[in-house]
Amino acid sequence: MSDIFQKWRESLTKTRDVAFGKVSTFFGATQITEDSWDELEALLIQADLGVDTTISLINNCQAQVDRRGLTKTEQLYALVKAELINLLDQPSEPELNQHPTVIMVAGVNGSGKTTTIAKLAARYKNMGKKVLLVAADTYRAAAVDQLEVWSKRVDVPIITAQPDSDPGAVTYDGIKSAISRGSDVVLIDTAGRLHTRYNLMEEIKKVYRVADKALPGAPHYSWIVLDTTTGQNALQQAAAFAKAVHLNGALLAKLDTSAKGGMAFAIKKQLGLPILFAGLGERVDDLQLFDREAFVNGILER
Ligand SMILES: Nc1nc2c(ncn2[C@@H]2O[C@H](COP(=O)(O)OP(=O)(O)O)[C@@H](O)[C@H]2O)c(=O)[nH]1
Ligand SMILES: [Mg+2]
Repeated sequence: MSDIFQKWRESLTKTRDVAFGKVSTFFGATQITEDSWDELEALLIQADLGVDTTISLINNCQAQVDRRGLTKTEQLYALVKAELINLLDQPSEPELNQHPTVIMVAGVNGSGKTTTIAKLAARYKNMGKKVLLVAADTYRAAAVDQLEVWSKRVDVPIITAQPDSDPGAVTYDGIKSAISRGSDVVLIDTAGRLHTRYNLMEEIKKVYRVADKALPGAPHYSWIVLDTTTGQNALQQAAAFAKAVHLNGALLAKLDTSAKGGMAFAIKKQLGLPILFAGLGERVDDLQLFDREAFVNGILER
C-alpha cells in the first residue's frame, strides 16, 4: 500500500470501524434481494451519507445491477465503491495566482478553523510562499492569542487587532499590509459563533465585502471548515454560511477522531462544494489535499 493510502487509512480508522464496518460486511455471498437494498440503504444512512445521497446512490447501483444481471451482494462491492468515489470531486491544488491570494476561512466555533489555518500556513510556507495571517476573529481574545501562538510556531507574520474591535477593520489592514509586504497568501481567520446568530452572518458578510474593498476581487477563496465529528450537523451549519457568503470549497477537520467521516459524501449534493483539504491529525503537517480514492479506500475494506 502506498504511503499516502496508508496515512489516510490510519486516520480513517474510526469511520471505517464504526460506520463502514457494517457496510463492508454487507458484501457477502448472499443473493441480492429487495431486503438487501433496504439493508444497504439503512447502513449508508447510518454512516452519515444523508438520505438524499444514499437514495441516489442506491438507485444508481440498482440500475447497474439490472443492466449487468448481477445476483450476489459481493458483486456490489466494486459498484458501491465506484459510486462512492463518484460522489466526490478530486480537487487539484488551488491556484495561488493572485498576489496576494486572499483566502477567507469560515466555520462555527470549535470546528477547527484556526488549527486548519495554521496547517495551511505551514503548507504554503513549505511551498515557498510568503504567508500572512489575519486574526479577524476578534470576538474572543483567546481566539487571537491562539492564532498568535500558531504564527510563532509556524513562523509566519500575523496582523491582529484589539479584542472586540471591528473584524472588518483588521481584515482591511491585513490585506493592505499583505500588498505592501508582497505576501503571496493571506489567510483570514473569522469568528464562528453559532450560525443561528444573525449578527455573525452580518459580520462575515462584512469581512467579505471589506476584503473586496481592500483588494478588488478578494477574497479569492472562501472556504468552510467542517467538523467531521458532528456528521450531518456540520452540513446544516455550513448551509447557513453558504447563504451569507459565496463559498467555494470545504475543508474537513478531525477526520482522525471522527466516526462520521461518511458525511463527506453528502457535501457535494447538499452544499455544492468540492472538498479541498482534510485534516488527518492534530499535527501541523497533517493537512492533505483531499484524495477521493485514498478516502474511499480508507473507509471501505473487506
Ligand atoms: N484530532 C484533530 N483535532 C483537530 C483537528 N483540527 C482541529 N482540531 C482540534 O479541534 C479543537 C478546535 O479547533 P480550533 O482550530 O480552535 O477551532 P475554531 O474554533 O474553529 O478555530 C482544537 O482542540 C484542535 O486541536 C484535526 O484535524 N484533528
Ligand atoms: Mg478559532
